[in-house]
Amino acid sequence: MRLTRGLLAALAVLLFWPIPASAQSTLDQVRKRGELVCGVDGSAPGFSLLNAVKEWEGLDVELCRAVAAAVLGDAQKVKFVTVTANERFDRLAAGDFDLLARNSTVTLQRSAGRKVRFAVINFIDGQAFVVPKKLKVEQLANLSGTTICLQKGTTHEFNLASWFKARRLTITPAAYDTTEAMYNAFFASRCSAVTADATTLAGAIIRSGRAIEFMMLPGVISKEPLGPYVREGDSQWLDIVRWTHDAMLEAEERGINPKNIDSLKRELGDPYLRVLLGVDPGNGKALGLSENWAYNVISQVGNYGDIYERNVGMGSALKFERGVNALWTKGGLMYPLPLR
Ligand SMILES: N[C@@H](CCC(=O)N[C@@H](CS)C(=O)NCC(=O)O)C(=O)O
Repeated sequence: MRLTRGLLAALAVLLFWPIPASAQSTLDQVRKRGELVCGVDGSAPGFSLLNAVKEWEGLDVELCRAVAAAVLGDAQKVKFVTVTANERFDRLAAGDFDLLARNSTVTLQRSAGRKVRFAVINFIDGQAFVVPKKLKVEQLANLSGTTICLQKGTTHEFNLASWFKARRLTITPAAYDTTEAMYNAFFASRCSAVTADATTLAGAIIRSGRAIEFMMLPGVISKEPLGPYVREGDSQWLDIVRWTHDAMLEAEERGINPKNIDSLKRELGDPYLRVLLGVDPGNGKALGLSENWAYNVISQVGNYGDIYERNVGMGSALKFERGVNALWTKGGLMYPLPLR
């Protein structure tokens, strides 16, 4: 009898216990809010930057817009929140944003056993070094014995120590909390070199307006596969982010872009494309989205090739070749998984 009463009391508590926001799926929260909240760097040219006309631009920004198009049917419904390298994973885990798209390298220990998971790789980078030309340093090994500026909480601290130690060379790292502080120190000659991901490093030097004084040393010392992270335990949300990126890659592979998508959709015979663009149902239902999700992504944001070119490629100030970021059909590593 006592046991039954205890059970009833427990049941009552469970029934009337308010459901905390975190117990809701990320998809439900985003839908309820009518807006996607994305955690970004905010000062990374090519990835996430508030430009001169106060518009967000960059590869990571466009990934956020694509997810908003997939989930809410509107690529504009995104709020961007800036976050430092050091705090990014904890703030994602704490629910400060739905998605972290902050030029974040995927490593085993950032994902396995942590409260966050990477969803997909959207850019492959590597750690590079920039030096003042007047120092006449020509290769990485010549940096031995110098001080090198970097940002706290990045993969660069470990890579730097590892590369120089493996060659029995010594360097002194000078680690800064923010990107701005790191570049200020470098421009004030408080270190001989600055190190970061090659793409954002090139972008920052160009933006400084002093590119003529500096040079990037040849070679990179690490693999920096960058990608968005989501909270652990919400596989539906992880799937949405992953397949949104893959839909943009698939669009590139199939030559689909915002200009031709409507005429293509009107006369679709190919069963694969019918499923991809939601003429035939299946993908949307599996993800918990409308069947139009990939159509909305491609028509409102575009395909990966276009996004690459305007943010980091030939249509941008950075002018990075596609290299390993080319599609697998063109000798690169970008390989969309079957969207069906
Ligand atoms: N991919 C690296 C580095 C990410 C990062 O925070 N990079 C900073 C600088 S080291 C950045 O890109 N800031 C913008 C810039 O360099 O302009 C990681 O995930 O740890």
